Amino acid sequence: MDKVALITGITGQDGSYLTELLLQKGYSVHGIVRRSSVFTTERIDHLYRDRHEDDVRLHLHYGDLLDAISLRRTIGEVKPTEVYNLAAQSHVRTSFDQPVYTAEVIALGTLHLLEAIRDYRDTQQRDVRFYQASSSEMFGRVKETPQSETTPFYPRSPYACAKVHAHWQTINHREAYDLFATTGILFNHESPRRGETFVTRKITRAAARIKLGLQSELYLGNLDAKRDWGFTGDYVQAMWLMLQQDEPDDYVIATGQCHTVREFLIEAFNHLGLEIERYVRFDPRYLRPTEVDLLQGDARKARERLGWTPTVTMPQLCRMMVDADLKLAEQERALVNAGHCIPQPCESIESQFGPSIIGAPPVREPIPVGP
Ligand code: NAP
Ligand code: G4F
Repeated sequence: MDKVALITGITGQDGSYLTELLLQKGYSVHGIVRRSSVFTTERIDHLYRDRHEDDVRLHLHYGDLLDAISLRRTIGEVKPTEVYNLAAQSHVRTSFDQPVYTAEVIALGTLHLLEAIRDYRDTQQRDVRFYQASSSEMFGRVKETPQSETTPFYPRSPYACAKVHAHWQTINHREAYDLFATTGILFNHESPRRGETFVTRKITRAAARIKLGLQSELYLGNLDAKRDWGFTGDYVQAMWLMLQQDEPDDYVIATGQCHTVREFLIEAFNHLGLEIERYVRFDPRYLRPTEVDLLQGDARKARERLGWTPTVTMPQLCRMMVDADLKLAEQERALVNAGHCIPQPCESIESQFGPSIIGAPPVREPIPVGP
């Protein structure tokens, strides 16, 4: 049978890497895209071909996780053999500003999709495999370290609460309706295509811009948080492998190594020979009302059952991202030198949003960088 994948969140970081992988494997790939006043397809533009050409295997459809009818219609038209649910309001800090919207998209949106797939399977008698993008944020205030598939959840943000709902709803559909519904509990994964307001990309983008004189300061929040950072290219392989198994299940995907935000910052700035004390400042607006202090995954089950292993360490990942952002900054520098205006980086624009959850104005204290 032809392999046909439907991806929600195709315009996001993970969606773009997964689309590349599935096209390489010969799939037809369909993606659901939200209508916006500007096009949001930048991360997949290099994969898109005009529909009038031969052998076009990437197709986009307008839709939204909040629009159950559009999901049902698209599934009926596309007839997917695999559905990857990657769409989400995925920013933890933003989920404190928009808790209801975050819950609607992640929790109810996933339920809309599961119900649409169940009805499609039952009425059309076609098998569909479903992947849910669960998150290590669900472990929150961790009960044990490292965290595995059996570690209890203690979510610490509206985002994580919504992800717990979607996670258990997926398992319930598996058990109640015998749906092939699998969850991947993925720890933080990054790449040069990471959204610019997540801490790794914020750091690498700023380091490159500072190096080329396009920016003079970087404001950050809690540098002591520890994360288990891997490379997105490795993690989408795991998603695909999960849907190729005989039975649906739940898998933790992680490197097993954890580092502080401070260590990532030092790695990035050292790579470009920049002094942290000179450029980096603390701003309490980036603190969260409840923080996740430590995430470190135990991916033994994925290694043993899927044969999956990560290939990129945190220092390698950090340097890959800095190098990519340096190329981007060089293009920006050339435009500035030629007298053009360039857009502000997303992070700078976002810092204007308010009111802050803490209510404190930005401060300009030098950041303590000692280990
Ligand atoms: P991302 O870059 O923020 O991408 C999110 C995607 O969801 C974008 O394509 C976005 O579309 C789409 N989306 C948002 N709201 C939607 C809605 N209402 N209807 C349809 N599409 C919507 O996130 P990511 O890093 O690729 O992560 C992919 C998934 O994995 C997310 O569910 C995230 O929560 C989860 N996850 C990520 C990590 C990680 O470290 N990256 C770890 C664990 C779990 P626009 O382009 O229009 O915004
Ligand atoms: O990069 P972050 O925003 O990622 P976070 O909150 O860990 O969430 C990401 O990973 C989850 C998997 O565990 C995904 F489910 C989720 O969708 C997302 O992809 O923040 C990482 C750490 C936090 O402890 C934060 O407090 O960095 C700290 N941090 C310090 N200064 C900052 C900043 N985070 C951001 N975004 N911006 C800062 O200025």
